[in-house]
Amino acid sequence: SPLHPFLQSLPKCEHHMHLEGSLSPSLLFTLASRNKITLPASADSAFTSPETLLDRYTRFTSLDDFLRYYYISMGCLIYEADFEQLAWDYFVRAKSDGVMHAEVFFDPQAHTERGIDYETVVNGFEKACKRAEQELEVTTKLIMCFVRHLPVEHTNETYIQAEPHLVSGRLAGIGLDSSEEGHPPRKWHEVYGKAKKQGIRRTAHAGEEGPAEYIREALTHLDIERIDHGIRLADDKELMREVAERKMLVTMCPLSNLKLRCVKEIGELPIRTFLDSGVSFSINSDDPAYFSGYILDNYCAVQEAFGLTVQEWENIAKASVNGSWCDGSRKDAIL
Ligand code: ES4
Ligand code: ZN
Repeated sequence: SPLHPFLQSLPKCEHHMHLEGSLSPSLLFTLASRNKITLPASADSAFTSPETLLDRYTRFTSLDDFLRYYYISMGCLIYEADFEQLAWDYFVRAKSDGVMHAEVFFDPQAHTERGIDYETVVNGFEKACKRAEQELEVTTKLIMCFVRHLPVEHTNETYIQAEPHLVSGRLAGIGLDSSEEGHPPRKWHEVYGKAKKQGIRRTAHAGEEGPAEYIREALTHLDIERIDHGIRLADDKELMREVAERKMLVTMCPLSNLKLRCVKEIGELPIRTFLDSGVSFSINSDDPAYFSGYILDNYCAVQEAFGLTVQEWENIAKASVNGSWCDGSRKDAIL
């Protein structure tokens, strides 16, 4: 697009990317060999080489199909240095895409469940965050997500483990991700209620594969402050008006939605509807190593499908800054 240099230089924030989702096939094979982990190539030939794996990533059939690769692959992350490298590589790339501030997700349960210490994960990610702030001048926040496919009791244990970090602000907030269908948000009511009482920021994936009703539930039962994906919001006009009125941010991930077949083409996403209805949204990469696109690729894909004006793009980037969980002085410095 002729707007590419403009879109790149726009000061922007990213709010919806999973650090584990930036694990590329090439880093995966490097870590597997360094950590002496055997990938399940005999059960699934996609794990034969980085090339065969990348090729498989062009044919995801659903969120769950993708999640299978996502959880197997993160099994190669063992040491603090592995987590640090993963996050650092992402921050370098984000910087070159014009990201000034990144709020990134991670899934502690996916690591503790396989015997990795919670502290190993957080310490590694935190080191990369500190380095990003010092060497790249990219500010960062870590958001811990609960995975919906594990029992709620597992979430409660994880919350207790993370509680001191959440209260001290070392972690910026909580989110909810993984398999959506059959896992209604209300199941996490208790832990979200506790977080709210403690003044902890809350977001959740809702309306990605699941219905608009799950967005409504996440608002009423979890009292979330942000909506991740939220593409089904356009199916419920009353709810959409409420979200617009409350100036809540919807964190959209266009290439993810396309690759996981939530939509047949980017043009199906409710971007125009959101712009016309005053719904604030940001554009994000979700799992850049799996959906062949970092944040700028997502901006460009939206531009190709919708042909937005320079003014509209400036407004979208501004909304991404204002919807961030950083303090006002940082927002002013970015804008
Ligand atoms: C995810 Cl695309 C997506 N949806 C839900 N949960 C996730 N975790 C990582 N990527
Ligand atoms: Zn996501």
